[in-house]
Amino acid sequence: MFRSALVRPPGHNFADGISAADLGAPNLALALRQHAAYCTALADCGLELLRLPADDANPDSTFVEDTAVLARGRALLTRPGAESRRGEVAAIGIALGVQGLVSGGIDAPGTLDGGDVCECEGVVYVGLSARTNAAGADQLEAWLATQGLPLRRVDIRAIPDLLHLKSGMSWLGEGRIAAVDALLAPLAESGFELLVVEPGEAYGANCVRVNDTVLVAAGHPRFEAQLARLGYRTRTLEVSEFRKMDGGLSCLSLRW
Ligand code: CIR
Repeated sequence: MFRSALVRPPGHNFADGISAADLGAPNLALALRQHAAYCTALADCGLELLRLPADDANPDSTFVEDTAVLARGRALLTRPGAESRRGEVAAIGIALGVQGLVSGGIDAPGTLDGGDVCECEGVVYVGLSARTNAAGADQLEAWLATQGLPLRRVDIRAIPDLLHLKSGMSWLGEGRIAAVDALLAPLAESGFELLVVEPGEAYGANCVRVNDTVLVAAGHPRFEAQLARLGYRTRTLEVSEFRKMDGGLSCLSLRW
């Protein structure tokens, strides 16, 4: 069960963030409306929201998930792989510190983005990616070990179109993971049931299980139907403006 989430709306220079999506510039007014709807959905799932003000100095700062890893009520502050994002971490550290959650951080030369970390029922997966390096994964492993959580590595560096591990997989609960084609082989021995997200709906794989609901990005009807058939309650959210900046549902919050 999650009880809380940290969120931060996009700032005025949101369009200056990193993006390889080639989907055009985001519309800030629409992004703010989509962010507000996302926050409402989290609150409807029973979460108390810790809302940080927009941070105009850091264009990617709405993607708070990348700045920390939360597990078993503790937070590890990350060192994002993109240098332009490192300035986001201090404010998150203060906010989570006030909550008494912070118990570690990633040091150079390690890099780690929270979007590369996926906890699945007592096992944690980390993506080795353009953002997360081996030293970052090793430090994460040591931190998780103090909480009795094992780490499994998945190398996604050669997989096209996956910025982060969670761009292509999500924990669904009930022993199940949603995953895109390219991750089926690396997860084959995971012991989890894999729900295959078909190639035409790959962006939908970045969904978020929040208590009794799975938040799903709009525009993935076949994936949603699969979830509904399995008995999941789903809630569809528009995230078009975040997608333009290579972000998705999971990256818009830190949950604990
Ligand atoms: C970036 O490239 O870092 C941002 N524009 C998007 C980050 C998305 N984060 C995530 O998927 N966890």
